[in-house]
Amino acid sequence: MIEKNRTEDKIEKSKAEPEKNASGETLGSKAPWWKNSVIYQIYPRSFQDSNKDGIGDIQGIISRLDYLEDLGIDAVWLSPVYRSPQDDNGYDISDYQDIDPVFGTLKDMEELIEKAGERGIRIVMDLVLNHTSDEHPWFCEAKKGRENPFHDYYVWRDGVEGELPNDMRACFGGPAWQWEPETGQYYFHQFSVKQPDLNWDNPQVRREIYNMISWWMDKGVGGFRLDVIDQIAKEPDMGITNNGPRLHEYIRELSRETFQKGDLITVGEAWGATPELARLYSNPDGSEFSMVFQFEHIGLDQEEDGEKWDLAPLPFKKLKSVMKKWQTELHGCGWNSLFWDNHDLPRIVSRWGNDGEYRVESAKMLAALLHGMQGTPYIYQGEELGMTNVRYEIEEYRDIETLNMYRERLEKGFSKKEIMESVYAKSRDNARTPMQWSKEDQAGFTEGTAWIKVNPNYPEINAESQVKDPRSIYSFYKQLIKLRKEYPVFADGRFEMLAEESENIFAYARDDGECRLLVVCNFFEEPVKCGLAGEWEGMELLLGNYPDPQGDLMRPYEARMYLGKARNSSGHI
Ligand code: TEU
Ligand code: CA
Repeated sequence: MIEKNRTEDKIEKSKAEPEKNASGETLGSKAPWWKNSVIYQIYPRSFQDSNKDGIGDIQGIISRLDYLEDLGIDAVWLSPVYRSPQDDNGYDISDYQDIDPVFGTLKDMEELIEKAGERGIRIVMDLVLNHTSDEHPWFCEAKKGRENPFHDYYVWRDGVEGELPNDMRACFGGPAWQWEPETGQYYFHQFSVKQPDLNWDNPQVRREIYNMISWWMDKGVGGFRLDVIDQIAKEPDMGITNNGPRLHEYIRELSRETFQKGDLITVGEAWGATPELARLYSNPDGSEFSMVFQFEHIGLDQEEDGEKWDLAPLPFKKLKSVMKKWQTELHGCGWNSLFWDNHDLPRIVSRWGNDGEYRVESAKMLAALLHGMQGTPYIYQGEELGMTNVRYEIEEYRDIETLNMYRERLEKGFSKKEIMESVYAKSRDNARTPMQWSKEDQAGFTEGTAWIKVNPNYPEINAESQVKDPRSIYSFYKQLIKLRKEYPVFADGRFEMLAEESENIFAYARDDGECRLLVVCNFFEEPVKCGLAGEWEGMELLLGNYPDPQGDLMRPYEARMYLGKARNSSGHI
């Protein structure tokens, strides 16, 4: 394909040359490309509609490439656009090698890869390899009978004395086993009943998957995000879901057979990751992935041993220690991703910031706090605008997880009010309301009726007004992205926590032996003296969310970033 080469040309030029050390390992901030990159996540359903059906689509994304280029991001992670019955908004795939008609066609996808490439933006696809849709032809065959050649593509068990094989539960509620009358067996599903788990122990399944991935690589995609990858090696007979005994064997084979043949970014979603496991996933030798999504910070504001719906206040000092741990324990021997938001999580400004009076200040503070760290930052659509959570009537929610939980908890005797508080705080639909482009009807997302209600605050919070405002949250993100490209210390610097005992201040330094970056944030509304003036003496203020810094006093959600010379070059790197 001629177009593809053109795409690669453009990307080739935008890439820094890798630097190698004596033993041939890539080194420092010049390599590999994804260590200096910022990635933008698009949830296609909710990004931009182009044909008035109320559902975002690929042509809609193409029409917004100028916006993404202006923001300065390097790659887009696209949530699934494959053919799918949309039981879980595309995370239930019925054909990996086709595009769902609601999003467009394969041609549209090729056009997106090409046009994004012309702007130096790579397209990272979402690979859902743990399960397929129950409407995937493999499953349609598999359920025909035990002798069917596709039967063993999935995980089947006989009942035990007429009962379920065991008491494992699915993530979206209910048992993890579903009776299939045609085979007289149960199939295993870790998510919805329409998402049967694939059997990775079957080499034929793995081979099919590698062929499919290679096919996408030939189309010029820039990488892959691997959905719930730590759950592929499940052992249902032992009650094991994630981190099964053969997990890393499978991942290494997958990587060898596919990713390692290209120059890709790969990121594995691993809810069960510890720093130790993350060092395997993101081993600098390239044997697994580029990096992981780990969620330790994300699970903090829920009751211990509870579910995500069991709300608890954020333990601030715990957040600090978790961040510090990940910053420290992967330095030089692994690579992390940096994120507050994604399509499964509530909006960070509503969650740990303040979506009322200090929405702008707190959104910027949270951005500065994260983007000063080591790792590859991910921005979830609308985060750069400070989009907020919603409080809808239950009928207005669309997410299968939210709706199943609502029903389940009502049955268990929770009050409606209690359940709705959990929904307001944690429902995945908080992140899935349409992108707020302008103050036009439906926020400029669609000329039809949006598949899920638009957040009513769009006249106040929208891209159109922020793009042209140098003091907007959008412009602040844009500066952060630019700084990461300008100063290698963002990618390379060693992390050092400051004011560790403070109950209000989150402060740290990064030092790469040449430069020192200092990030000081007041995480709360109450003004506080930070006691760090000595730290920034002689440094230059790079960025802040108040126009007029007042010495040691940190106002509500104030954030500052300073840059100076390395303190003690001998002690670093
Ligand atoms: O999410 C993984 C996952 O474990 C989620 O179920 C998560 O626990 C939940 O969303 C938190 O509320 C991935 C995808 O990101 C998600 O959108 C899919 O629904 C899920 O896998 C199944 O493919
Ligand atoms: Ca559409």
